[in-house]
Order: sequence, then structure tokens, then C-alpha cells
Amino acid sequence: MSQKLHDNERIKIESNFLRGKLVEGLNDNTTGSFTPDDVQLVKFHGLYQQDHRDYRAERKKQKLEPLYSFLLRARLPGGIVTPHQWLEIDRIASELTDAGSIRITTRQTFQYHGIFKRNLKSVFQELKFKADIDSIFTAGDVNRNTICTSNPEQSELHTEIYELSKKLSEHFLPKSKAYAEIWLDGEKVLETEDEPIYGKTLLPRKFKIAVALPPYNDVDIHANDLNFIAIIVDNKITGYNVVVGAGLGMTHGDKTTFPRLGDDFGFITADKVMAIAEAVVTTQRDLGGRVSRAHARTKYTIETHGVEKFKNEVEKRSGVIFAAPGSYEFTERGDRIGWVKGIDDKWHLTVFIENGRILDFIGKPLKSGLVKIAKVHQGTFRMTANQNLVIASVPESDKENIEALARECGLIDDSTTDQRKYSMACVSLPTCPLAMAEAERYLPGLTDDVEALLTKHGIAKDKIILRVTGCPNGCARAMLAEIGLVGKAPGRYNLYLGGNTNGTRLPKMYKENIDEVTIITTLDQLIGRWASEREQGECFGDFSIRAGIIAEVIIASRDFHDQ
Ligand code: SRM
Ligand code: SF4
Repeated sequence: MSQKLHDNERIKIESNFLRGKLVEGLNDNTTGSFTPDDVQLVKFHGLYQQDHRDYRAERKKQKLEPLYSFLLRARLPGGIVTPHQWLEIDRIASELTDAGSIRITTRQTFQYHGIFKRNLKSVFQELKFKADIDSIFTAGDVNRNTICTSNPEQSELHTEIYELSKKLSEHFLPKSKAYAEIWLDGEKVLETEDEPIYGKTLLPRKFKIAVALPPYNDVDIHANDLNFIAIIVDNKITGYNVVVGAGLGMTHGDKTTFPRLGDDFGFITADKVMAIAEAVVTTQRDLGGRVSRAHARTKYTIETHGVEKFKNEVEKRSGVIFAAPGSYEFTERGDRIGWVKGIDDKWHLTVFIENGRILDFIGKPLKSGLVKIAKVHQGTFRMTANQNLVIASVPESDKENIEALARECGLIDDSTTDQRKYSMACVSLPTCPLAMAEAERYLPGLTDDVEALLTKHGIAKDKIILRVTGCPNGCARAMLAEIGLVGKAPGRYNLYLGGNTNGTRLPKMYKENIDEVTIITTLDQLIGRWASEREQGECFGDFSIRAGIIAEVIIASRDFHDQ
């Protein structure tokens, strides 16, 4: 007997190509929310309905509905915007959002938090008509924002992969005009629409694509359903290795869910990328599970059907046969904070932004500082998948001025340690409805403590890739960190150890459900051992395996939890 499909499948089918009752909902002034079905549908338009969790209990006590507002996630393949766009992004954040911030995400774009329903249309329209930015398909069961390596040193090759990510992003956009109709007052489409790639039920689940330019794995390929890894010979991209079926989300206590590294299907020439991408997407569309959303990502489709069957299906649909994988090496994945000169003779300044949150903090007016820079900058801004920002393509003549402005607002701060630069947290509380523990608000203090431990053990200049997520969904990719903390309950985390510095190994659970004090005492011991027992150049993750603190996990799958 066939199992009942998840209710989201019904919502998609009944939505008339993602229109639902959104127009009616927008005009309903009696509530700050949409109907439950439309709360699911708005995701396809780049919105998430949220409520401020710090105020939830108090509002309930006062018998008020939760303080509903929306998160908007912009579509920016490759993360690039012009100074003009930056000024508009900044203005809209100040004028139309409650949070007032621009939040760079781990997928190379930005989010606004705290948009009240009454302001939604204005935000969409201002973004589109003043900055030419939309948020179509940045969430929901579709291909999300396509990301690519942002490290600016290889400038010509960067242009090539950036163009590819734009092309991929555009190829998987909807044909439906629902977005323009609802948010931009576009013309009402009367004829029947068609979605040749997605069909009426779209994909079973979210789908993520990354393009990586070795030696940098700054996009963390093992977080994506589909990856194109550039194979470079004589400083030219000859084609791509195609890595499929990675993903990091899991559910506490459910061993049938797990993070998974991707499988390398092999090499294809650059002209075959679109055919392969479409074949992978449609294979996942047709073979992916639609009963349980917890098991619907590509990684589970591959686990269920096997790598060979999935790969053969992709070859059949695309008419392309994979060659043996090309050779490449990832050596790192952090951003090169500071200035680098590209081969185009332009300068690129990567600035570290803690948690990706751009706001005027006391003593660090990042937001107004960036406005000052945008007013004089002639190049572009490039968001990174590590929540940082590249002020890209600065001519020699502007370098001194931009550096002075960046220092004045705290975007350049010589006291920032490598440890801080390599630490990352997801948004979590107060906006994320799925958060179980703090992440963004916990990270700065935690980093202070880890810095103190490094200093105590005489290795103040060293660093450990440290990532915190407020729940096991893994938005800050803790499941690819040397030290990963995964939220379990307020003030409590599971501690994972053993990821490596280039992002190709999953860490393993070392301690479960520990509080913040135990985290520090545990790290004190472990960092102390690393400082005194490590081999020359041995990173913390490698050490934790060699020293037997945890056993190595080669590839994650169901075995991941059977430890
Ligand atoms: Fe994420 C859901 C924030 C990158 C795995 N993620 C959410 C939501 C929308 C919560 C929700 O569903 O209501 C979070 C909104 C919080 C807020 O208030 O902003 C959220 N995810 C984020 C961001 C903003 C984290 C950040 O600190 O930057 C990142 C936005 C990316 C973007 O611009 O598109 C973000 N999310 C990721 C990543 C990392 C990546 O893609 O490189 C992952 C792990 C990789 C993966 O997909 O496997 C990730 N987010 C999830 C999941 C688990 C998916 C799964 O397969 O199990 C959820 C929950 C879900 O989909 O049901 C989720
Ligand atoms: Fe929210 Fe969990 Fe993602 Fe953090 S990891 S942003 S808590 S869904």
C-alpha cells in the first residue's frame, strides 16, 4: 500500500503555482500572520514567517498573538552586489525592518529579519525597483541560492565560476509569474502556467548547488546536494568534478537521519554542466521521497537507491557519461582576511564580520561604515559563504582611503585573532523557530573563552575551526568543523570533534548534552593535550583522531550514529 504523501505536497499542488491565498492574507489586517498553508508557500518567495521568541511568553501571558514578522532572504548567486545596490540594501534595512540589520548568511547572500506583514510589499518593491534584487526561490522545495568560491586571488577563474553560478541560478528559476503578480503588482497571468523542470509539486525538498574553485573549499561542498569542483590545468578550468548527495541536517535521537559527505560521480567538461545539473535535479525530483520531509533530501535518495543507480539515471537523462574524476586538492576553506592583489591588478579587501551581522554596534559602527565605503567604492561587494564580505576590485588609487574607512568603523581590527576569524554560528535565537539553544548570541563569548584557553596553553596564535548551531539542522555547518557544538536545549549542546581544516571529514560526537561550563572544562583539557602532544603542523581535528580521543569517521551514512 502506498504511503500518504506529506501534507506539503498537497499545499504545493493546490497553490496554483505558489499563489495560494497570499493576496488575501496580505490584505487581512486582523493578524500579522498568513494562514498555515500560506506560511509554507511564502518560503518559495524567499520569506519565513517567524515570531520574536524573547517576547513569546510575555505576549502569551497578555493574551496577544505572537509578535509575527518575516525574514527575507535575497537571491544573489555568487554573492555579488554593486555599491549602489549596497546603499539600497542598507536603506531598506533601516527604513523597513525591525531588526535594522543586514545579515550575511552561510550561503553567500543576505537576510533581513523583522519585516512586519504591512511592510512586506514595500520591501519587495524597493528591493526590486531600486536595487534590482529579488528573493525568488531562496527557500522552499527548489534550487536555492547558488554559491561559488569567493576568494579573490584567482580573479579570472573567479569570474568564470561566478558566471556559471549565475547561469545555474537562472536556469532553475520558476517560469510562474506568481512572484511578480503578488509582490510587484505585476500583471495577473490568466493562461495556464507550466513549470517544465519542477512540475506542479516542485522538488521533494530544498536543493543546494555550489561551485568550488580549488584549492579553496570556502563553499563547504559537503553541505550541498550538487557540487561542481573546477579542475584547473595550466591556470585554466578544463571541466568539473561532480559531487552529489551531501547534506548536514539531522534530528536528535533519530538514527535514520544523518549528515552525509557527497559522492564524486566523476569529471565532465564545462559545456556539459547545465545538462548534468538538470539531470541531477530531475532525478531527485522523480526519485526523492515525498512522504517524510526528514528523509527527502538528495542524500537520502542516494542512500535508498544506491550511488550507481542514481548516477546511471543522471547519465541516461543527460546523455553525458562521467569520466574518471579529475585531480584537485582542497587546502583550506577560510576567507583570506585582509588585502590581496588579483591578477587583474585590482586590490580586494576581505573583512571579517562576526556572525555576518551588519549593524552599528557600540564602538563598531559596521553598518554606517559600509555605507561610507559604498559611497566611494568603484568595485563590487562580494559576500562569502563564511558570513564575511569582500570589498572587491579596488584600484590602487582608492586603497588607502578604503582602508582608513574600514579601520574607522572596526571592519579592520588588528586585534581580531585567527580563532575568531575561523569561528561561525547560525542565527538561532531569537528569530529562528527551530532553535533549541543560543548560537549567534553565544559565539562571541565562547570565542573569548577559547582564545583564553589557547593563550593559557601557550598557543595563542593557533586556531581551531569552531562552529555552533542552535539545533541539529546544521546551518552554520558545525558538522564539518574541528569543534562542532550542536544545540540540544537552552544552555546545552552536543560536542562533536574531528572535522578537518579543508572540510572533507565529518566530526563525531564526543560528549552529549553538556552545559557551557562543561564545554569549557572539556576544551581546556583537550586544547592542553593538543598543545603539548601534537605533531608538527597537526591541526586539532587530526590530533583528536590520532590521539584516540575519537575514532575516525571515513564517510557518514547510517553508520554515522552506530558508533
Ligand atoms: Fe538553514 C532552516 C537559517 C544555511 C540546514 N535555516 C533554517 C531556518 C529557515 C529555520 C526555519 O526553517 O524556519 C533558519 C532561519 C533562521 C533565521 O532566523 O535567520 C535557517 N540556514 C540559515 C542561515 C541564515 C544560517 C546563517 O547563520 O547564515 C543560512 C541561510 C542560507 C541561505 O542564504 O540560503 C542557512 N541551513 C544552512 C546550511 C548551510 C549550507 O547550506 O551551507 C544548512 C546545512 C546544509 C544542508 O542543507 O544540509 C542548513 N536549515 C537547514 C535545515 C536542515 C535541512 C535538512 O536537510 O535537514 C533546516 C530545517 C529544514 O529545512 O527543515 C534549516
Ligand atoms: Fe535555526 Fe537550527 Fe538553523 Fe540554527 S541550525 S538557524 S537554530 S534551524
